[in-house]
Amino acid sequence: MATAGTPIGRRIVLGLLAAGALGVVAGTRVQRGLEWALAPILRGGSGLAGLLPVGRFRIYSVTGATPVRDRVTYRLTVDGFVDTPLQVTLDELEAMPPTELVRDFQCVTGWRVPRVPWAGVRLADLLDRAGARPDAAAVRFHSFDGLYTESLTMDQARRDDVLVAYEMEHHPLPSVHGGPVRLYVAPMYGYKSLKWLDRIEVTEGSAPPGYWAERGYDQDAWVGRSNGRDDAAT
Ligand SMILES: Nc1nc2c(c(=O)[nH]1)N[C@H]1C(S)=C(S)[C@@H](COP(=O)(O)O)O[C@H]1N2
Ligand SMILES: [Mo]
Repeated sequence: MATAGTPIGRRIVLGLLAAGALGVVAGTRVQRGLEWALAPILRGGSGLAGLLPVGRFRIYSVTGATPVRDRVTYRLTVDGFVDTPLQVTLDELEAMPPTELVRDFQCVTGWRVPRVPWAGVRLADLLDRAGARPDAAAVRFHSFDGLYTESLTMDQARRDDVLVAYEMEHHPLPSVHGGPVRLYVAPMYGYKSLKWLDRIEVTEGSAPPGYWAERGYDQDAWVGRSNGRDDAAT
């Protein structure tokens, strides 16, 4: 029951500040949401390794940790709507025909790393090896960080420029970048390239939206023509 002259209580001030902050986030481009959510990580508040730019990249982890799995015990599962569920070791992945790509890596928040060399196997090859059913609609990706997920339609997943990557810049993929194995979706913003990949689940129907899609970003994250961007118009 505040009356004229009563000092505004701390709780109310904090409430106003919180409302202001929400207004800022809701009122600006959706990308602010991601920067805002990641800010504690980028500032190093959580004390994890890789808060700062590492090499040419920034390191993102929504769990505030760098999950580590060593190359010997690592297994990648491919299951779901397939004829032959698989569990492959890193050696087995590396024995498959490799694909190399050199592409810019672009985060939806605006930073871009030009000409990054990647190596890995085509996701399509793994899907074939597991006998993904021809009528499967989508592919869902799981991370051993226990939280982050992503998904692609089957048409997207079968593109030549979508890799299950184990090398970056000619080195084994380091843990901070999602090693030993991450997804690399070259034509889309960085958030589609799920780090610490340990399970590829083929789904009969459409897959649930990924981590950032659930938080307002586009599920189809084409660089230059998603998330309110239209490079052709600029
Ligand atoms: N598991 C997991 N994968 C993730 C993320 C994450 O937080 N957790 N961040 C995504 C985002 S928004 C970007 S831009 C890239 C960043 O890759 P980097 O950390 O190797 O630079 O990873 C993507 N994959
Ligand atoms: Mo990102």
